[in-house]
Amino acid sequence: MSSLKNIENAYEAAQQRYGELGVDTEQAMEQLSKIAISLHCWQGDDVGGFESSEGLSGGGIMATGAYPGKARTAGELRADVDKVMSLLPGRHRLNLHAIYAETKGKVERNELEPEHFKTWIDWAKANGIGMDFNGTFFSHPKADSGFTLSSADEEIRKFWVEHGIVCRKIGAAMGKELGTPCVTNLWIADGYKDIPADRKGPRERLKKSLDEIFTKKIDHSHLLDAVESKLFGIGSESYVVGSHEFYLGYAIENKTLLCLDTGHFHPTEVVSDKISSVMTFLDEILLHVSRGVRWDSDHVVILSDELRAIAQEIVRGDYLDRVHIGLDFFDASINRIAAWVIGTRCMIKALLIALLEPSEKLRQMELDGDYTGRLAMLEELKTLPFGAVWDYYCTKMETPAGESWLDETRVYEKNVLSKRV
Ligand code: RNT
Ligand code: ZN
Repeated sequence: MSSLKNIENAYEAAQQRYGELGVDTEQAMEQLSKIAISLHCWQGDDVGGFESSEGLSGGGIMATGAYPGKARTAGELRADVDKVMSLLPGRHRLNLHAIYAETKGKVERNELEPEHFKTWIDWAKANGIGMDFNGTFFSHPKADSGFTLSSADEEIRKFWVEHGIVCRKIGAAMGKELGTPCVTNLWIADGYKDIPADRKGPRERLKKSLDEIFTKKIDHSHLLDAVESKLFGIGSESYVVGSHEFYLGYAIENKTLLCLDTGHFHPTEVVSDKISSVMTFLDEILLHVSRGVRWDSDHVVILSDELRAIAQEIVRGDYLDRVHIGLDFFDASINRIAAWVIGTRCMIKALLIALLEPSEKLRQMELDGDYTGRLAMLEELKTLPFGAVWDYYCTKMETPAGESWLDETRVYEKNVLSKRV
């Protein structure tokens, strides 16, 4: 690991270099420290939850791999999240799914209450972090038909509407208790493997169900509703009820947030280009930052061009207060704590790089028609010493700089994860 002195020296040189371009590194770090990333709890146990020992089933999402040490209880998961958070600079949030409820005995999904999340809320409060929430409309016998909120079976549809309603109540309780609005997201897997005869019916029923779920107006300082679209899934290759167009329309008409998952579009389509489009018509959005490899595979997020482009769009558009950044990946083939840390640190790094951009200069070149200068500058920026600023930022925030977080993760693996058999 680099010594503190080395980190400081490198930072000073970087500060000067950025200064030459009119970029204030101190201000960038200050802004960065205010951004909370919403960490998805489901990286810790392969989207299993604690309802039963069976784990993920249905819904067409899949965690692959059998790396040892996944969290088996809510207590273990909280300990893992604590570890992850200690390796991330800044203060972040936790994003929980309904299947992570802590109930004494079986409680049906349509009967969940805020009290079933009391330990989570108390934990978040003690750590001074906010929480976000999700209904779980999969991994359940009543979702086995492949249809939930858009089901033609009224009893099934009603059950899931009730689940949606209780989830909003839970989200609102979280937001109220923690003093920061809880973004409560809704994603359903409803769709057909093969060519449907009726694309319209399920969408009409989904709209009706959403209207029923969102009937009650809830204070936005406690709860922000979000709806998440998808293009296709395993078992819903030909038709997904909740498509992008469907939810974009719904979100605009009903003033909910739209959730854009980076794995939920055609592989050549990018979310970075969608942000400024949808933000023209919506107050706020939620991102599910993920990495699809050939399909919506939810690989660990890396510092890819697209991740950088997403961060640039958020910063350039001055959207930091209106874009909620959530993560959505799950990898069971490597150390799960490391997976979480790698993905989240990459997201934070991408934001730092974006904050270190001389955006005004670039914009001016563009307005002046100097596209040569724009391209030249964008390429030069790629090799500026943001790594030195990152290391310094981590040190300043009292978290490991460089790869030393991995050593800590290995110690945790040896002392904690490896004992979970
Ligand atoms: C699935 C969606 C959804 C889930 C989580 C667990 O394709 O992306 O957001 O990954 O709710
Ligand atoms: Zn998602």
